[in-house]
Amino acid sequence: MEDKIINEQDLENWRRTHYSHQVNGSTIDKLIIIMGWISSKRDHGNVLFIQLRDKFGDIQIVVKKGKENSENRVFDILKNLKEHSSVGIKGKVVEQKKSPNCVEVIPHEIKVLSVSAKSAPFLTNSISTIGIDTRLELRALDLRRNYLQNIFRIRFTILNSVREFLTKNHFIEVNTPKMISTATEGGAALFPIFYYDKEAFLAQSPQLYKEQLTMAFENVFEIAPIFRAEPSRTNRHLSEAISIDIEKAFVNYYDIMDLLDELISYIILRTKEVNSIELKNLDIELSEIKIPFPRHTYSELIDKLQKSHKYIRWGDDISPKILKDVIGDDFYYIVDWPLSTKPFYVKSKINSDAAVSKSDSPVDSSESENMMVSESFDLMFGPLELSSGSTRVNNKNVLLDSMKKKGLNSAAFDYHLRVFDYGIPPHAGFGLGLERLIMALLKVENIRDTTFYPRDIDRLTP
Ligand code: AMO
Repeated sequence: MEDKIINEQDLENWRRTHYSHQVNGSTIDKLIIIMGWISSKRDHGNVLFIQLRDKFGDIQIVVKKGKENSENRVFDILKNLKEHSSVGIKGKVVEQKKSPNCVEVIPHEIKVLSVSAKSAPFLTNSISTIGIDTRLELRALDLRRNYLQNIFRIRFTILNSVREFLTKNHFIEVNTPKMISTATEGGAALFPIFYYDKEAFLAQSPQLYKEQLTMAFENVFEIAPIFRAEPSRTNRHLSEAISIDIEKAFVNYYDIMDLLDELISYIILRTKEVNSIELKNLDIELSEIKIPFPRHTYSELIDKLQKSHKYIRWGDDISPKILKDVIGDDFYYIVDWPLSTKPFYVKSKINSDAAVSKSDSPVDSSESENMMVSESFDLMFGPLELSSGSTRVNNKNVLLDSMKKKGLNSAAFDYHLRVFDYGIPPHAGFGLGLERLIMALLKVENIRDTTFYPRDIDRLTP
């Protein structure tokens, strides 16, 4: 059957009088204007049942083929409009015990604001079996789906609760440059850009700037994109992710882990308070968490892992896959990582026992250096790394030495090093991946579904 051409109209003086959640028993018999998009449609021949969705939910519209011309105009239009089309409906509220809000709307007039020209590959209530790439190609439409609506409403609560918590704890929100001249996170690759006639990079993290800002503000945080040229295709890496970064003066990594424990606990508490409906829709029960989260040293874990994985050596990174063998699916820390695995700004742990306990024979100086431990932690959820943090080097000579050992050209960091001549306080902090946290809390399989427009090695649009 050929599609009937339906003309789109301007909004003109039509304005919504009620959102869906305001249409209830108290509006019975009132003439109202509602606006939204058609989320579903049931066609019973001479009767149509339409769900009109707005940002608060659905309202049922029932339209019968009538005797009057105006009624038939509304009927004909709604009969031919496809799901996802946007309309305004002027109509009367009537009681309907069987509908979810116990009312429905009988339309008198319709304004077609935007016609969905094609049948969409998914509807708002699709539990998608459609591949993620097809969905991402039409992301704005995909984001209308109930599943993602629930996730992104909770995401908003998480961000609000981070700001609430850190504000209460006397942090100030800062913004640092995203176009920068030097790398900070050794392992992660950079995106080069042209900056006028110079080479520059997209920031891998706000690391050096947030450290510097402890000089002026003591406690700072930033919620902003970080850019990582990740060559791999995994379900937990993005090329552009949102990092919740904090930095605090006059503390060390133990204090920062205490703070992170409390932050996670507050996020969970607020999400349960604000998003009980979304959590129910997602079938997620956020159970009570016990803080402090367990803290396992890197060396302890390596000892445990070596029992089943003989090839693992002290100093190796720990792959998420094998971690599953020794740890359950919950929050915990891995602390005191080998200094060699951490970036140059991470402080070494003085009086560390690790170098001694890991070697029976006397060690030469280069070997003992390789065995050095750092004041660092990763917060994990099962095999997923959520956050890294550490106490930072705050002595210029130590920092210079550390750069040298990592093969970095200290001259390129002059803009940073010169600050260390003026009494930068001892400080520590963490970076917490927002998307990873959402994955952990809401059991989302693919990190791409925790961000609006994911960027990865294969995707630069939409
Ligand atoms: P790190 O490099 O471990 O530490 O990053 C911190 C956290 O950011 C998240 N993350 C990512 N999420 C998605 N995709 C990625 N490609 C990606 N890369 C990182 C992770 C990770 O734990 N400057 C330090 C933090 C600090 O010490 O303050 C840093 O950037 O959840």
